[in-house]
Amino acid sequence: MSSDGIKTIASEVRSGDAQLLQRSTTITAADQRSITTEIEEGDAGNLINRTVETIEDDGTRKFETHFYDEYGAEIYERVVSESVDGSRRETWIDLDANGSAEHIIVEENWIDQLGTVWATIDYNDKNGGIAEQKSGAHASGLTETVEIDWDGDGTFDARTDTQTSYLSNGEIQTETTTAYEAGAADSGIVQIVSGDGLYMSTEVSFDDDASPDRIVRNNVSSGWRFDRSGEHVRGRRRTDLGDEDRNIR
Ligand SMILES: [Ca+2]
Ligand SMILES: [Ca+2]
Repeated sequence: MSSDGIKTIASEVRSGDAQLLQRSTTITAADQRSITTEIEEGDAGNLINRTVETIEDDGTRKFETHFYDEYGAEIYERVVSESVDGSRRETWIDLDANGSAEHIIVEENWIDQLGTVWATIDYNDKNGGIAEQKSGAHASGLTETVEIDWDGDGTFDARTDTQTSYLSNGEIQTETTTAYEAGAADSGIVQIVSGDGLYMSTEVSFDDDASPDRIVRNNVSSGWRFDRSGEHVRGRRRTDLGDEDRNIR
């Protein structure tokens, strides 16, 4: 540590013949609120990236990373800001290092009174387009919701609800319903897995008439069996496709 309180740590990676491959230098400010890490490569010590980590007055941690090409020109910049409680993170990405971001991603999470953990992610691209994803999973782990706004008009375009039930006979049932805001019919999947995991049934409905359009049942046998070609067959799958009904071994 130098007399002004600044701490510098340097480490080097060298090849078997002592050629310098990479040098890393970390400089910690006297007040501990700023850490700069520089990575240099090769004998010439070309700087390839520099990360500055700072802690702001409100506790926000900011990670600013600059990437450079072999001639020292900056080619990419990324800034990540995290709130002190971790409930908000913003990632700012400048793909061509011209000072304006091509992508901004904002992630927020919170817990509501019912114990559901919610998270939203906003994606903003260089064309001004935005997509938002909102998801919520209950603390019990039995219900989950994901909503997506593809075009960023503020209305969610698709919503998927998943409900998991533990049935009295030991089976686990997972019901997934996807609803679309405009046009396309709602679809649903009901999957049942036996307690021992050897039986699984999947019913898929491509429309919202509540009657399954495809049913797939898998029975997994406990032993190995072999068919005539010598390939092993481990289970039996039965697929019902409307009026088509076949066994696959
Ligand atoms: Ca840019
Ligand atoms: Ca929309």
